[in-house]
Amino acid sequence: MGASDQDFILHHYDTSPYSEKVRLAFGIKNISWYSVQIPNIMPRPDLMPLTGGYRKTPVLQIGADIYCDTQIILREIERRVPEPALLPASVAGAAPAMALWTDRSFFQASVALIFGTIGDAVPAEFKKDREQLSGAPFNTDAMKQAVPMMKDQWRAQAGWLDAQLSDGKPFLFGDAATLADLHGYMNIWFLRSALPDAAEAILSEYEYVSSWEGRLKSIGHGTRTELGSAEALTIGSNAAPSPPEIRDANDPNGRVPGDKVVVMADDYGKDPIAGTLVSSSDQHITILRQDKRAGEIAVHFPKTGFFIVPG
Ligand SMILES: N[C@@H](CCC(=O)N[C@@H](CS)C(=O)NCC(=O)O)C(=O)O
Repeated sequence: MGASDQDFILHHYDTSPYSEKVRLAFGIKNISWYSVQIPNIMPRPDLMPLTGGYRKTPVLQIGADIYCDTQIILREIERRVPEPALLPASVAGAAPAMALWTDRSFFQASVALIFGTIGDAVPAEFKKDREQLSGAPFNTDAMKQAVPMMKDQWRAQAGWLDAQLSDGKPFLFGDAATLADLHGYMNIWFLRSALPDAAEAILSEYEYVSSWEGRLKSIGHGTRTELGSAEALTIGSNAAPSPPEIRDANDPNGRVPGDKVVVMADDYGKDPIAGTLVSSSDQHITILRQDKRAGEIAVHFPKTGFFIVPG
């Protein structure tokens, strides 16, 4: 049986640390999902019709609903498969907020440490792609010089995870893994995969992190089946999105369903995605857009990390 418009389809690549959060969420919830492997650089011609131009990785597709950014991807997985809960009430605010630490300062320390170390071996096309992504030069020399500083920054942040685990509980907030563990794990997984020796040199100090890492790794990724990008696009174009119209009565900007808007990331990969607002809340915005290949698509974004302007 092939993939249907009810299945989780993750567009990702294996070395992507943000994607690892989602793969691990599938593992925790023991979900069967479809994997579309995308290149780690642009172009991605079968994916852009679905996202409307959003180019970061990963992207979650369910039929003609497209979820951009791991914040909203993980929230949607939790909504559709509530058990075991990634967001129990005890972490309902703290765990999502943690992403703004792990995905920004901790992640930037990982990136600088990794590319400062292996920068000379990075292919020119990758550097060019990441220059387009960030709008700044991919300056290997500057990154190399920053490595000692980044080791300090990275170690201090790994040390917070160790401190949080130091009373011996198996996961960051108790006996079960939550969204907080996914966020915390991402950078440990990233450094461990990209620079095993450097990771070991820092992490050997942190026994709680090391055993917690082993527990998370052993959970696995659920059941993964590969799918082609063209097939995923066909599933999207044959499906109809059905986001309920939700008006955010407290929107401080007075937006209402039907407004034309443009959504873009506020940090890097700021490509604008234009559409018609159909649903929003304090935490999310969903826009509808038409694409000549994908048909009508609903694209969902979180509020934090994105700017919304009139279209
Ligand atoms: N805030 C985004 C960040 C995603 C992100 O930066 N992903 C990296 C790869 S792990 C990326 O998009 N790199 C450029 C690319 O893949 O085009 C999220 O939570 O999903």
